[in-house]
Amino acid sequence: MNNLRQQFPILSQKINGQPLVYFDNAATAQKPQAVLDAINDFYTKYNSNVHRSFNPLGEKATQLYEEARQKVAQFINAKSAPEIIFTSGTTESINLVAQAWGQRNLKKGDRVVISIAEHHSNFVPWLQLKEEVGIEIDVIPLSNDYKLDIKKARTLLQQNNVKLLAITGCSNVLGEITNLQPLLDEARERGIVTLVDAAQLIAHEKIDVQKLGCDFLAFSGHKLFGPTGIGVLYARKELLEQMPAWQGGGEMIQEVHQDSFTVNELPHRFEAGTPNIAGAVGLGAAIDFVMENFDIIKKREQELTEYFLEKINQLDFIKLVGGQESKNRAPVFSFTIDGVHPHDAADILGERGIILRAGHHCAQPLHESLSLEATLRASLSFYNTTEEIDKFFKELTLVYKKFQ
Ligand code: 7TS
Repeated sequence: MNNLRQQFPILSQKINGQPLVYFDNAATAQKPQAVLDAINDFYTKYNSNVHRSFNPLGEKATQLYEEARQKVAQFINAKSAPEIIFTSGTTESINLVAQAWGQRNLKKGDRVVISIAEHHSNFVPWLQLKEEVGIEIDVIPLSNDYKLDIKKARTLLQQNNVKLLAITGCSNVLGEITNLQPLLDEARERGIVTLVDAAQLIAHEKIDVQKLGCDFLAFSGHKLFGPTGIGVLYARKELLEQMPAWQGGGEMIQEVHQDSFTVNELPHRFEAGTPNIAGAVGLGAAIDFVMENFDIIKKREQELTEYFLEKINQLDFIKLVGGQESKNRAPVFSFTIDGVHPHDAADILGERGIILRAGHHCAQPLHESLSLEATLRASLSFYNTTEEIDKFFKELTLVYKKFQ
């Protein structure tokens, strides 16, 4: 484990003379040396554009870019690489579905089912379609244990005119991992198209899109120890083939004439312009890292989750917003502190080298439903340690005392 942590150079730095305690992994995870090297190597040795430059550099860049696509396909067990579209991240992936698939397939009165635990990026694109097209949005609520209310979800899916279930695989606030399979099965039986927001899930669970049977799945490279600015939209080929091209420009076309154009084959039809080639290469290296170390990552996260829950429950001035079970949970913990605003706590702890996020974490509807304005969030990764958790709770207790 120490060996793995040492592969993340940023983690050994100090902030204001204090060792960095990075507890903001749900916002973005840190990058191992292998990812930094892959990006550096690409720009140092192979930088060239892809799918257009028929020279040794261009061919090498194209090969590396397409190998990264193959790695993603293998990682999530897609049937074929053309089902993988590179985007700038989860947000762009979901917007692509809303605009290319939604604009064509949804009409006034059609229903989209989402959950209250969605990040804004799986809320707003549907609210935009509500404004533009007149779709209806149904929101699956939480039950008392902070899990999605499956009974209510079933009832919502059984209504007429439900065309899409768009749901998170793991809440970035509650840390709850959604029991996706029954929901996806129910949707499929009813001919409802499904989209999984795997932005958080991807770093914590093995995903098999064929087993899940989802139609779309979105994630970002940067939460999976890869670079920012690169993400993925997985889409079943049958759906992609029926979708109109989204953004227009170079690379997405086969031919362009003064008054017409024809579109390129999959997946290039959905990748207009020069893509984030170095980002894709870096994501490929991140996937190699995760595949090699998945068992250790999973085991460490489980241990840290149990330890964190045990510690947080010993402090009666903190209220955890999320379930107490350590199973089916990512090490993402949001909470409130009696008498202390989350932003004040995050500021003070940040000065001491402990990096957290405070606010609504781009999940304002969830906070509103729980009558909360803001929470403080500690989101851990496998490279964090129990010593860091101890230090965090010690410092947090000092902050609490200061405000009493
Ligand atoms: N969906 C979920 C569940 C997320 O947690 C995030 C980002 C997104 C979508 C959007 O991902 P992006 O890479 O396109 O921005 N979540 C967070 C967070 O919790 N703190 O900062 C970003």
